[in-house]
Parts: sequence; C-alpha cells; structure tokens
Amino acid sequence: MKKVLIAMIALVTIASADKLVNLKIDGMTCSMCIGDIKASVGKVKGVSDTTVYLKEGRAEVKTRKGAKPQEMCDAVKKLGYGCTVVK
Ligand SMILES: [Cu+2]
Repeated sequence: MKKVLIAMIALVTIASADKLVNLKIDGMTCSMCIGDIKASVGKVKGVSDTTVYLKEGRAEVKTRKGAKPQEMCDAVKKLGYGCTVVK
C-alpha cells in the first residue's frame, strides 16, 4: 500500500510539470535574507520550491501550473528587496 502511494505521488509530481521562474533580486546581504525570501515566495500560490543564490542576486522558483511570477516578485519586494522577473 505504501509503495502504491509513493508511486502515485511520483506520478502527480511529473504530471504537474514544474516550470522554473527566474527572479533577479537586489539587496540581499546574508543568509537571513535568503531565509526570509524563501519563506515569503513559498507562500505564493503555485510555488513548490525556491532556491536563492545570494552572491548572484537571483532566485529560481519551481512552480506549478497557474503560478504568477509577478506575485513572487511582489512578495520579495514586500520584504524590501528589489525584484524583477527574468524573461
Ligand atoms: Cu540578510
């Protein structure tokens, strides 16, 4: 039963076809910034995972269908950082 459940979860994960959104973020200075940004962006609808690159000043956000990149940037801006969606 457990194996079936794991297989189902794997299928759903594949079916949802993660899309990567790239954000350019200005003003990050330390690992606290990363934590704050990850937490905030993670609350945006459709976001499944966020990786923040402090030195490069950017973030990669894994999203599900229907996620709006601008909402992710707005969440970052609300924390006081600069943010633009990289096209
Ligand atoms: Cu910081």
